[in-house]
Amino acid sequence: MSFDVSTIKADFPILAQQVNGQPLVYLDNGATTQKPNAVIDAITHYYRNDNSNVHRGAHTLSDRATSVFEQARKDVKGFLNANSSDEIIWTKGTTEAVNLVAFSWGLQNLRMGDQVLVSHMEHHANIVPWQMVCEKTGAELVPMPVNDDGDIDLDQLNGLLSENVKFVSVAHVSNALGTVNPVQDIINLAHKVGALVMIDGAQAVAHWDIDVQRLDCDFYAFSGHKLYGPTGIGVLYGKADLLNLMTPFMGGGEMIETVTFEKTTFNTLPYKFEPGTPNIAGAVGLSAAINYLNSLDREAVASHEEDVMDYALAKAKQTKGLRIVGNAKHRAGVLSFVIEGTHPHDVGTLLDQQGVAVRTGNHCAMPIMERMGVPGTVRASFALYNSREDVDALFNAIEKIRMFF
Ligand code: 7TS
Repeated sequence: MSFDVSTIKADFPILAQQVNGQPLVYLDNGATTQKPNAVIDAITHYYRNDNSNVHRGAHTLSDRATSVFEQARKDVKGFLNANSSDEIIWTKGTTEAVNLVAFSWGLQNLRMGDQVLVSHMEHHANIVPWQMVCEKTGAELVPMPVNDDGDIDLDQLNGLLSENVKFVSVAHVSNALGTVNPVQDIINLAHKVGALVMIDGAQAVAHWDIDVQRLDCDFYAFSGHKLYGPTGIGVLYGKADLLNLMTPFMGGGEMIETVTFEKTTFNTLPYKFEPGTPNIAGAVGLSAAINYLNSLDREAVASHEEDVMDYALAKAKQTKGLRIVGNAKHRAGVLSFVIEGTHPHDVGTLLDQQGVAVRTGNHCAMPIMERMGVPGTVRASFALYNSREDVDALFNAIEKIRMFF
């Protein structure tokens, strides 16, 4: 199978529009990706034909809704190569998945003197929940240092690892710098001291296949909306033996086995962590996104994305006054930069006037912005439908705004 970016682009109806009189060039995929027809149609089909609540109805629509919902879980299991569908917990997104592990595993297991390691380049979603739980338990949150290029130094990490470290939580790919972290090495090193490891895959899953069994991570989280699926649906993968030992952090319907005023016993996996009516249409949409990706040659997609990234980097290096923030050895999907004498927000607004959508600011990653000595950056983030022409449009737009500074 080959890869033709214009055919792919045609699968995403939102991209065929003009913004401020210019063809839309959407380079804000780190924030959220656009949705292919396959996803939009699957959600519409679900609401037109199958909508009902799951796991409770004695009627046909409820059976159908349950069946598509549980099929979606199986699709995610296949996508991550988990050992069992019981290890796939639906959440609202990566943020809820991290909170679930921090408040459920963390409150149960962390004590005074324990340490939780997160990298200096984490999104706030992978810092704040741990900080909240550390404050409650007396454990210490320790940042893993990142060098000036935006890479984690494994020797320094090794120096931090001791038997006091009970948990390591790290991004697979940094949303602020694009660094692809050496998660396999981090998992192996952390396991040597007996720490559990969670990988925040929010920025990784869209770019390549994930195999949680090969990685041997204890938890893996991602959001559907960064994988061409809908917002409001995400996944926590966890090893079944760990999830079984964890007490749920949210209570309600569905997650129970029996309830009396004296005591509640909990349901089995995965339902134990899924109180209340879930985002059924979201799961259906996410499953359609996974099937869409699986219908493509993912290796061809990955090499196309690398080509666009390399092309953007080369152009950035040739652009006068532009400083790339983060020069990691291995990066994916994200080009963060500042332009001398300009404020990132002004650059963002002027690019938008030319139809180019980027994100500006601290990208919910204030610690790494401070570490890199910038208040914020302009971030162009790429998806499979972006092309070299989109990169040209970005840099042509940057050239045109020079006169304003
Ligand atoms: N972790 C990483 C690495 C992220 O990039 C994000 C979202 C999250 C966690 C949180 O994901 P959510 O779906 O639960 O919100 N990152 C971004 C971004 O870079 N711009 O907007 C959202």
